[in-house]
Amino acid sequence: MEEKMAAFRELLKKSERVAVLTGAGISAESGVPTFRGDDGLWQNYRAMDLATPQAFARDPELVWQFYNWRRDLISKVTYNPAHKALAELENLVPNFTIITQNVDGLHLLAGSRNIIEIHGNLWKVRCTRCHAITMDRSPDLGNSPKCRSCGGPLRPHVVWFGESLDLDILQRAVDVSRQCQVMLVIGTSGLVQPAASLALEAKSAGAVLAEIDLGSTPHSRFMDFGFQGKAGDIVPRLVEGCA
Ligand code: BV8
Ligand code: ZN
Repeated sequence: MEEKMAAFRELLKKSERVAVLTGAGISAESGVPTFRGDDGLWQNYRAMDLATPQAFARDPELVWQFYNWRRDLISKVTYNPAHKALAELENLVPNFTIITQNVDGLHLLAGSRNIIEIHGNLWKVRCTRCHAITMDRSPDLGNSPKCRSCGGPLRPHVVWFGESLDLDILQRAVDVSRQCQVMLVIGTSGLVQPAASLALEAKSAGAVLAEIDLGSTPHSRFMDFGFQGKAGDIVPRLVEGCA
């Protein structure tokens, strides 16, 4: 692994444009449950059933219970060495962008600046009537929070399954993926679309891809570099040699 790491570091050092695609796996060591792991949100909390517009229309209070539970959990955790290393790498690379599927806000907390949150942010709420978007870091918003300006029902400002992503945000992520020379793909099972296709966009545009994951994923066969292990261990080792 060390030889591969040294080769990848040399490539990173020479690169002007680097993109990173992150998924739940980068926050796992912070204590945030992933979606498909043993403690996964999909297995144990039916996230697939709750994170949908239909569920919210049917039972908004239940959906808010799910999101308040996640807000409370994430309000008690912080970024880990993998998030921190990416914030450091951003200072070493002229053109650096993180495209994250995560809604936990931990990249921002770790000091990263150029972040595209393609699935939204758990700390933002959106009014379903006047569409105002506000940041609110209180862990528990109650089961039917209302908009301060128009009294309309609030929803989490995240992209649910079956909902289209914000097309401007998605276009930015596609452009970054097509223009980067190197893409690190960290802690994502590569199952959710259209996020998963960003790695292939980068690959088809000629980028060198490196995957960091506990195991192999459906993306592994496209990767030029594969580093198996914990993100909190591998990412800092890749970055510290770049300074
Ligand atoms: C869309 C925000 C179309 C919400 C999320 C059938 C029915 C309905 C929809 C579909 C369907 N088939 C396909 C679809 C499309 C669907 C989709 O892709 N479904 C999948 C499940 C098949 N996609 C959508 O619905 C998207 N929208 O397609 O719209 C459209 C177009 C026009 C008009 C209308 C509609 C929207 C998808 C966004 C959903 N929102 N999040 C919330 O969080 O509450 S997705 C959510 O799940 C995450 O954001 C993330 O994207 C995804 C989970 O994936 P990962 O991040 O990869 O996490 P996972 O647990 O799977 O993997 C973790 C990885 O980390 C593993 O590989 C593991 O090994 C590794 N790991 C673990 N620990 C570590 C580690 N690695 C390193 N170190 C560690 N320590
Ligand atoms: Zn409103």
